[in-house]
Amino acid sequence: MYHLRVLDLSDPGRARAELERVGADPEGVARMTPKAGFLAVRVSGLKAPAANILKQEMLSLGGDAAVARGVVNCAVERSDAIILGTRRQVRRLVGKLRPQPFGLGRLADELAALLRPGEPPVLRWHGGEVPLGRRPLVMGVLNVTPDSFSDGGEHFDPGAALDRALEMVEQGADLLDVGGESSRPGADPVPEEEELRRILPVIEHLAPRVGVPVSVDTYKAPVARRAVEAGASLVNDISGLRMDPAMASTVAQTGCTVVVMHMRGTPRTMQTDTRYEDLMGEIFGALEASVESAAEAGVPRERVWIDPGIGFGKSPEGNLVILRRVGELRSLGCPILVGASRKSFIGRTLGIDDPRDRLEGSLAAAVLAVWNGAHVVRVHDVHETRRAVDLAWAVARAQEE
Ligand code: HH2
Repeated sequence: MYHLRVLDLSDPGRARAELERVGADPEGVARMTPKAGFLAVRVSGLKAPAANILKQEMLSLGGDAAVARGVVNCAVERSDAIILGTRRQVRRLVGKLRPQPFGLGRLADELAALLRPGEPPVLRWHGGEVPLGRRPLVMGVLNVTPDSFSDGGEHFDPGAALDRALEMVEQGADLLDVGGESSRPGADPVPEEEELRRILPVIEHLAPRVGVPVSVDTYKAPVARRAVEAGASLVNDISGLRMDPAMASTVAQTGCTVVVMHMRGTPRTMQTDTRYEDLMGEIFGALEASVESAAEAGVPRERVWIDPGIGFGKSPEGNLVILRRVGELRSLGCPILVGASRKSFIGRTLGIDDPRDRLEGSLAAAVLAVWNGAHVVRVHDVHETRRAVDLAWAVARAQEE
């Protein structure tokens, strides 16, 4: 018996440890570690000759690249591709592509950037710095609305809102998200004046007292500006800077951090069509466009967080797929926020109508989001989520003694 066992060495640290365990030469460990991690990198819109060269180069390196069938005889003008190879092969591909024509030099630069580990992200706010990636961050939801789907009407009064905010901080919330307009499917928009009337007294009251950054959940630029003036440190825009053309420049001017979320259409229309040709591809493309419009307005990438928008124009099955594949969004290089708490896909999957009865499903979703790469989870049940995601994090980072 040779006791065959398939190892999971996708993490370079774990690969190194296992190679050392077989007693490999230290030189060999360094050489083999990048061979242990397999990558599948999707590339969009290559010119046909470029796709041809890419495939040939990957084959010569011992890997491969999937391209459209018409590429070989240039029957198509452009093709997407999936590069298939070890981390080491893809790294060597970069050198091979750099001097080539047809836009491959630029592809080499983008691949090199993808392979380079980025700086660990940090949230800077007037109270200091909050590092992301050292442990999962928990964002507590504070809805100052009469009609939110799971906690509407509970925190309308600034005093009650402060009590709940302090309770969530006590329970381990790293951030608080204050919203004055429900975005549940079919919800009607709230006029700007009414939204301000709901949230401003609460933010003014909370921000100096809670000791954690406060975010404002709004897609309206004037509301965002007033909220930041009142003490908010983040703007959480469910429309990904799409619904108010002034939002990107407002964020740039205020110097705050922005969460750009993916949503199809508006809360009124988003559930009318939840079919996608390529769900993760569409979310990735839309978030990339949001990050670019932030950059064009002068918001640096380290101040942009991305969010796939669970429940916003997605089918119940689609939301499950997002939870499993959320790590693909890491290629955008921004912190990832996921908000699955108490949402209807949990009710549909588990057969539970009352949103307040969806705790276990919400915890499972938060754990999966963190396990698959989310930096921040937006939740109603802070106490329970803090414990659940901290355990998931401990498992993800556990090392043998
Ligand atoms: N979900 C809701 C609201 N805002 N923001 C981000 N970034 N991500 C989310 O998933 C998200 C969000 C909906 O949840 P909730 O605030 O509890 O309900 P309502 O919109 O009915 O107030």
